Amino acid sequence: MNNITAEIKDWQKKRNAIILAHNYQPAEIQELGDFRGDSLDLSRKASEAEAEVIVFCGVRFMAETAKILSPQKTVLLPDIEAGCPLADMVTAEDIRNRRKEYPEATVVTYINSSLEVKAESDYICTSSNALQLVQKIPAETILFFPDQNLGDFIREKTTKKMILWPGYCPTHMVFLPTELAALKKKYPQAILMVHPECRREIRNLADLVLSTGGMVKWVKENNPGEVIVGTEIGMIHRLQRENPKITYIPGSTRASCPNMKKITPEKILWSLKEMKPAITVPAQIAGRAKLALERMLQY
Ligand code: CIZ
Repeated sequence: MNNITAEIKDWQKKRNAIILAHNYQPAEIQELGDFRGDSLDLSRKASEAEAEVIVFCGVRFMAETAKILSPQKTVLLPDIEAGCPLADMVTAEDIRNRRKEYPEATVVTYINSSLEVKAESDYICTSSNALQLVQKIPAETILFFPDQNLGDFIREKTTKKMILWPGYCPTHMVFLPTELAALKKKYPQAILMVHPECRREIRNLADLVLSTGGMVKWVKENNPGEVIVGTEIGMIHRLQRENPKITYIPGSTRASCPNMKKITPEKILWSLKEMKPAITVPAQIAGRAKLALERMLQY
């Protein structure tokens, strides 16, 4: 154990803290984590844990989700500047305006969104449950925010009317059909799995379109020889850690989220020592956002 890891462990004990690392975190941060997972998995872990302090290694909307589900705990985000450009592409006012245009519609919002946006929504979804949720809820017209690619992925599979917001994840936009076709040629036996935040032309090339949790599960159950991974590059460490015998090929080495990479061991240590930056959520907005999350959990 190197010095900084030992110091972090010491402070973790002093603070009665757990460290949660998102699947897109760099390898060294995933290794410091007590748990790894997607944003909802981690928020659930946070609320089940007995720890008083949660160090969330991810981006702001994820730490906010953990705080809404665990209001009595201190949730630290080691770099408060770790945001999400996709989440920033829609505001609460945008949702209110869209509702006026489509008063009959139900608002379904991807978990990659701000607290204010969640509070304006009827349901929250994740990439792993978005399709099932849209199919099950009693609504024929859906206003879907903010990711147009995840929305389009659902639209391809449902008869419901999907009205999409033009948001996107810049990291998932870097995949190119030519590069993926070349990789498929080079590794003809490999399974190409991509995230639903990828564009339709990328999804059309894929063998499987899966959330990060779905990728971990599929690889574990199917044990393929080689996998081309079409999502954020940190995911390869998560997959390797769970199933080291498989060969993982990045769909693009450029698919690196600069916000996820803002978290460093030094910042985690500082955060634990100083007990900041702590996430705070205004009670009224948090209550409404929690309702939208709970409606999802019911399904
Ligand atoms: O929900 C998450 O953590 C994200 C951003 C994607 C996924 O598929 O897990």
